[in-house]
Amino acid sequence: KQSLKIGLIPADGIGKEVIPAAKAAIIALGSDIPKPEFIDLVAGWETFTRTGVALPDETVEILRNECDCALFGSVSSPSRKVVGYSSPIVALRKKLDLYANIRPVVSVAPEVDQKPAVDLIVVRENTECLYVKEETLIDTPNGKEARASRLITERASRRIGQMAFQLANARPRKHLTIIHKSNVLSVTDGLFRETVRGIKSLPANDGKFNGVTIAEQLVDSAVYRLFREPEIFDVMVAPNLYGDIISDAAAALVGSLGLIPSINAGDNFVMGEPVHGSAPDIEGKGIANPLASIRSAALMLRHLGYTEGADRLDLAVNQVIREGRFLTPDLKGTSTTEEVLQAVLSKI
Ligand code: NAD
Ligand code: K
Ligand code: MN
Repeated sequence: KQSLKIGLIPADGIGKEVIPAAKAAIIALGSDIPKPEFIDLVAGWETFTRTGVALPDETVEILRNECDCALFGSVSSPSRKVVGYSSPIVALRKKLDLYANIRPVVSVAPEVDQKPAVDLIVVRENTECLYVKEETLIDTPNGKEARASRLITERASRRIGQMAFQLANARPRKHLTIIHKSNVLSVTDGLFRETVRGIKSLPANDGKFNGVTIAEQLVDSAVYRLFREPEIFDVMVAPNLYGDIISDAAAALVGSLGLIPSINAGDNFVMGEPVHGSAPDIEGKGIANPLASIRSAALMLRHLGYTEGADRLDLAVNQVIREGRFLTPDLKGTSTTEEVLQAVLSKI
């Protein structure tokens, strides 16, 4: 391959501060990867306030037709309902059929940050559950009544389960925990649980997952155990909303959301994205932690098969964390985004 075309969608808030850092880190890899070509694309709340559209068709078309992969920053979605607005990241995941959100949470230096040793991957279903966003509001004699529908399909549960088994099978512990709440939601979560459990014995898998052990955990007690004994988890697979919540919780265990990367992966496209949001509380101060975005670039490259480049990025990030000299305030440091980036670049 001559070049690697990477769509860049910083979107809102600190997304605009951390995606340029990921871009600089990719450029620093030099000949470890095909020559990167970046295509700047827009989406988000600011785009919506400017144009009336949060996710322009052009952005989707260019990603589909011209890009090999993409990096997304973060959007500022309002908590109130705004007519005509809907989250562009949720829409992008659906439009590009990026059905798996893979979120590794690893503590690099437990001895330094005095945090427990965590080494797990949250595999979050990325296209359905409550994120189908079918909500209704009606007036009743007793006041307003709001409802949301939650979609779980066998197809989506099977493909996310297959991905989770593959990831678990490639890890030393080969342990998969299915997260659900089927004691209450026996129909929807029951279907998710049964479908994922059934993957191990699918004829098409021909026994290849025989070495994977399966456990399951109700989502509430999963969060409890995550805080008390995170070492019991290896790969966790969950419907969309539970996966979102569990990965933010796991992020707290290793020190900061500013460290946690993800990829949104489908069969034909991959988009790296830090797990965090647009962080309005620190926006514009130049102190956002860029490490989650640099790690997201590494995950994206690894997914595409550029293992050496990915390793170099990860090693550089891990060295900077271990040394502890250049860290942003979320990790109790005093460095700026730019200083942390320069520290990483010096190690690549
Ligand atoms: P958030 O992730 O933006 O912030 C939570 C806390 O973590 C804040 O205190 C923030 O300062 C801190 N933090 C997050 N990333 C950091 C980084 N890189 N460096 C240092 N500190 C960091 O979550 P929120 O405050 O609940 O949401 C803010 C906005 O982001 C909302 O509009 C929400 O809709 C949006 N959001 C978007 C995404 C996405 O783009 N996929 C994900 C989550 C939230
Ligand atoms: K994000
Ligand atoms: Mn989240």
